[in-house]
Amino acid sequence: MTTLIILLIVLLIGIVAVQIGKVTELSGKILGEEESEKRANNFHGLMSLWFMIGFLVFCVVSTAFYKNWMLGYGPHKSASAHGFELDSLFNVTTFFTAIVFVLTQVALFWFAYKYKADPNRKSIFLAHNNTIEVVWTVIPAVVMCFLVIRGLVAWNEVMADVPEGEDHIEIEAMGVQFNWLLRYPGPDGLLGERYYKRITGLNPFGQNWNDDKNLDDFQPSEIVLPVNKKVRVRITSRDVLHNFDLPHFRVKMDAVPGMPTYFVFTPTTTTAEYRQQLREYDEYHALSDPEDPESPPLWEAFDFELACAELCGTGHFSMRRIVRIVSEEEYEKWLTTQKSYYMQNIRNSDEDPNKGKLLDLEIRQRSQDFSKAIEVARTAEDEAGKILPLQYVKFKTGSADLTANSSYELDNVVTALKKYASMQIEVAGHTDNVGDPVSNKTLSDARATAVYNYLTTNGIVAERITPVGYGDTMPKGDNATPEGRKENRRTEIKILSN
Ligand SMILES: [Cu+2]
Repeated sequence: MTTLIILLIVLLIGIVAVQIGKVTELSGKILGEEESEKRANNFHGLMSLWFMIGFLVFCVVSTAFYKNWMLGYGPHKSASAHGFELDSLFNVTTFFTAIVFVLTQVALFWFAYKYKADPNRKSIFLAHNNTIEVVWTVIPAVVMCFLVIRGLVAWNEVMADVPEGEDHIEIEAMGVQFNWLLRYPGPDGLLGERYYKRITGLNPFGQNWNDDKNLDDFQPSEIVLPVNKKVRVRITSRDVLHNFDLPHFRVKMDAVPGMPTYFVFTPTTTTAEYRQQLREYDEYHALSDPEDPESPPLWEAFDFELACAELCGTGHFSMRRIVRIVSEEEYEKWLTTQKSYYMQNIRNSDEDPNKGKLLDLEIRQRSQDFSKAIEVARTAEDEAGKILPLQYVKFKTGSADLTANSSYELDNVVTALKKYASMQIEVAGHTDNVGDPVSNKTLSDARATAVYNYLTTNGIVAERITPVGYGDTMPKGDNATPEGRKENRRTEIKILSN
């Protein structure tokens, strides 16, 4: 349908053009060749002048009309520290180019009008004029020098790397057709080593899991940053050219495969503050979704965004991530909700070089968790509260042989018993109900004794520990299900006295 209409319009325009041509030819015959040409020239000259006026007015009016939607004007002041300098550079350049623009447009159309064909006028022959040449060489050269020098000074300031030892946050963004992958350093504040040859479906950045710095790195779905803190973004690409663009922060840098780039900036406005800025302008009170009368106004729906500013393929438009700038406290809170990518996705998978081994950080974490749990159990009022499951103490199937990793948890028990020198405990062994009750009882006895032996050989006085095997008599879970049976095969300690 649309194509048909367009075709009809083109056809109509063609017919009109032919008709106008015919009319002109006809009037030429009536008026005589010369007079008709003079009239036509006059008409076209005047029309050019009107076109010029209309065009310049259109430029000024549209600029004024859309001012509050443009970066650098109205509510869109820079949200980063260096952005003001770039905006000012932009304005100065616009000032000079606007002058040149208006002068050349006026000259173009005015000359076309003034020097329209006139049989009585003879052109002058001007081969050379030093004054004119000097003027139009020197003026642009001086203006260009001024712009370039200011630009260079700004470039050096904006592109400066973080000075050694200065406090900052470093994150990484990797462009991929068609997505931005994001990486944060985790609690250690350091991004781990990576190499493109390590990239797999499970390891999008190609991180080296033997590098401890990688183990706490996390990969969030949005960029969250605290206000007024310097950020350094490592920018890379995995396939084609992309461009890391944070328009509201005047941050823009190519992401080039095989060539790491970076950008350093300091956000100075939080998302909430920016929304309030927008709220002051009527334009931003319109519905964010014109189709949905329930949708929030534009100012409220606003979010900073990361875009790709390089046309990188068919899905280019979808390379968008939300950027949230928050207070320092909110940022810290958000950090605590982010989980290590390694722990969530790699740990104990086939790609994990530490599969089956305990990591130092896990040992530390378990030890902290245990000492907290024992504190709680010691102050518990009820019997159940005094029981502490030793969830990492494991035995080989059907035997009382402790697995190698069990010693870490048992060492935590030893530490606790040494810390609370008069504390007495019961070590309880439990099984599921598979097999006959008598042998289950024997097995649970043997397992409790194995723990007892470990503790006593590690310097705990035997009288403080009572090993008991309960067999399958005290199930915690449902023995009818595999999960329930797993829950029932367990070792616990119970605090008998503090
Ligand atoms: Cu892209």
